Amino acid sequence: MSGEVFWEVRHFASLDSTNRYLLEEARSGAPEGVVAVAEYQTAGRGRLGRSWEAPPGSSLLASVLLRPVLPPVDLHLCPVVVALAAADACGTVAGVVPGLKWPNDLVVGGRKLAGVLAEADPGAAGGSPGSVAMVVGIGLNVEWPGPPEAEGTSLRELTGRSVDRSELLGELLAALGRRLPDLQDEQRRERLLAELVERCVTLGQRVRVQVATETIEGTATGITDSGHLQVETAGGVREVAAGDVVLVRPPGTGPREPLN
Ligand code: BT5
Repeated sequence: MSGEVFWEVRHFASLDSTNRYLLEEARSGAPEGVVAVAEYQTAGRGRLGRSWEAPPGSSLLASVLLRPVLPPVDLHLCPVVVALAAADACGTVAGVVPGLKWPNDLVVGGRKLAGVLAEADPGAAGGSPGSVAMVVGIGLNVEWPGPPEAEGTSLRELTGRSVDRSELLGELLAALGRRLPDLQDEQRRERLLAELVERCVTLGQRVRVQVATETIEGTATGITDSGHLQVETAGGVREVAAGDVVLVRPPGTGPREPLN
């Protein structure tokens, strides 16, 4: 990642997954800045083996290939810059400013507007020495709020109008181009982390986190330098690297927030 990124946008009517496609391209030496956009995905991927659903033409489904040279501890900031750029684009194009839900969702009023999935291949060919091929994909609900059980939302639902997906993509890439230099030096990365903390709606909330062997319950209090969520529990502060965070509300204060 050096200087200005040149975006090369490849459009597809249908793909299994824009992330899967771009990871394969990365392995064949595709340069940083290649973007895959699909009208429809037959096997859209979520995190932890889950799936991402969207009827044809209803969403912005896009992946970008980055080749950052970063200390491993900072790699988690790649999906963060994409999430922030997507939030910028929603503000510019639709007048909607989503919050970030740890680790990388865009949410409005507790409902999921978009999900981000980062997949890295440290062994992929190409890129400068020490770089990692990092594919960051985003599914952003434009016309359709997601499957009913997910209790998501869409830009149409939030604005009452249809939002132009190519304009949204253009603004997202422009914002990402402006934000990518933030990954390049330590001070800017610190500021980026501070922005994440400031905009993260999970912090200050009671949460329940399902990790591999146990359930952790407490108050989300911070995000560490390596992107882990800090949860203050009765037994002390715990750090969570991956897992499913559910917002817990005191009894009688309404439905559980949909956080996935
Ligand atoms: C994510 O996973 O939120 C990451 C989603 C990334 C999707 C993009 S689309 C372009 C690129 N190519 C891919 O193949 N993937 C990326 P996760 O946090 O695991 O959330 C998945 C869960 O969200 C599912 O289990 C459903 O409950 C829910 N879900 C599925 N589709 C949804 C939608 N359209 N809107 C809201 N929630 C949805």
